[in-house]
Amino acid sequence: TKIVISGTGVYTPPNTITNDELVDSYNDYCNKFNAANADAIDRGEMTAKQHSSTAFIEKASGVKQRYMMNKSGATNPDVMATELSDLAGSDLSDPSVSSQMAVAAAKKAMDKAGVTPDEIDLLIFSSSIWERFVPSIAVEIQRDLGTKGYAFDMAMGCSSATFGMSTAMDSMLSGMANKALVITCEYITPAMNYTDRDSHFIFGDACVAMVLEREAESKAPVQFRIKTRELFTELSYNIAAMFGSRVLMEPHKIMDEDQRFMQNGRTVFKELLPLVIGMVQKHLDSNNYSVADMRRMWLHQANVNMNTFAVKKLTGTDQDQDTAPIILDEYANTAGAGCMIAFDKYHQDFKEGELGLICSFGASYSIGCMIVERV
Ligand code: CO8
Repeated sequence: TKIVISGTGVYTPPNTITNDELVDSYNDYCNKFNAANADAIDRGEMTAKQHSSTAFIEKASGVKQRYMMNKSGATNPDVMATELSDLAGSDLSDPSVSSQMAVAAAKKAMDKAGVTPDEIDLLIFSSSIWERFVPSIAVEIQRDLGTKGYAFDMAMGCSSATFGMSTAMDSMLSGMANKALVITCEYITPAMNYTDRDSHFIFGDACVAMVLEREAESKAPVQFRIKTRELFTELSYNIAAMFGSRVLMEPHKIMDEDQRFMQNGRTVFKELLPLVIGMVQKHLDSNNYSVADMRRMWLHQANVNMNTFAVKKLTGTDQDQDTAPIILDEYANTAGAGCMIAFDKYHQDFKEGELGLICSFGASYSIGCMIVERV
């Protein structure tokens, strides 16, 4: 049985936030912090906070802007944390913001695939961060969309979409499910620490959805057969967000900033890239392909320098939008969604028989590779 990606869809949040806007609020916050703690700073008991800058952000990350469900908190120096989206209802039982983002992305993906919700019998919500743990967000989306069968949540940081699609394939190949919807909804800015100069610019919110079908059954005009897949994990605490049930038991120990995203970006860069390059090369070799056989690579979107480095190492040529498209300049890092947002926006020009490589990498560490062929 061959499985195809028969439709993808992206939900882009309504609010754009530029580097200048973020830097202005961060620098205002910083000035207030330094003024409020001037005596302690003078006595050498505290370190003065340093300004952030748009030039640094663009050079170090390639991010020019990002989308957010709500930008009021991150742009307010007295708040410096994401506030509730306008989509959030007044009761906890109102549809979650994630479900509304997911429904919008899923409808686009299903339209492209030409399938209706009642044909979907597996829905996986696979994301780095969840708005809540119970009840399951996936089951809520199942209700809101009207899909059948079963639904569940799973998480694998930056590899949530690739691990999610692979898990869906396993269920389809075992006969448990027939048509699957995998949704990677990164409503991730609530987990950011906007008072942290090293990471306040990195992430944006977005949601991507993928329809997976059996090739023999799909009527979609554009299909990509998943030819190979490989997953890899190796533990690292260099990317972390410690929120979870332990916070309820040790509220005095797990402080607000520990619960939010933190990373040792330099170390991640140094440790993860060799793993990614080695795995991609090995994956191509063991499937009797060379990198030259790949018309395009849809890579994880964390940092432009990471992607240009990986492309140069793998292909010997410079990165360009045709070989390895970048979407993080517009969307910033969207965790698990990034590689599939790149896929959604850059696949229409593929001709029958052309091959491409999807590769996610990041938190945990995790890496997910897939070779796909335009059918
Ligand atoms: N403005 C001005 N200067 C700054 C700023 C700033 N905002 N921030 C840092 N600096 C300064 C530093 O203080 C440092 O100064 P000095 O040299 O005097 O010490 C200097 O700039 C250089 O700092 P760095 O060495 O830290 O800068 P880098 O060039 O390494 O860039 C990056 C920092 C952008 C973080 C970069 O290292 C990077 O992106 N690395 C890759 C990280 C990565 O890919 N991580 C994976 C991301 S995780 C993910 O994709 C999904 C996570 C999902 C889990 C989420 C759970 C909630």
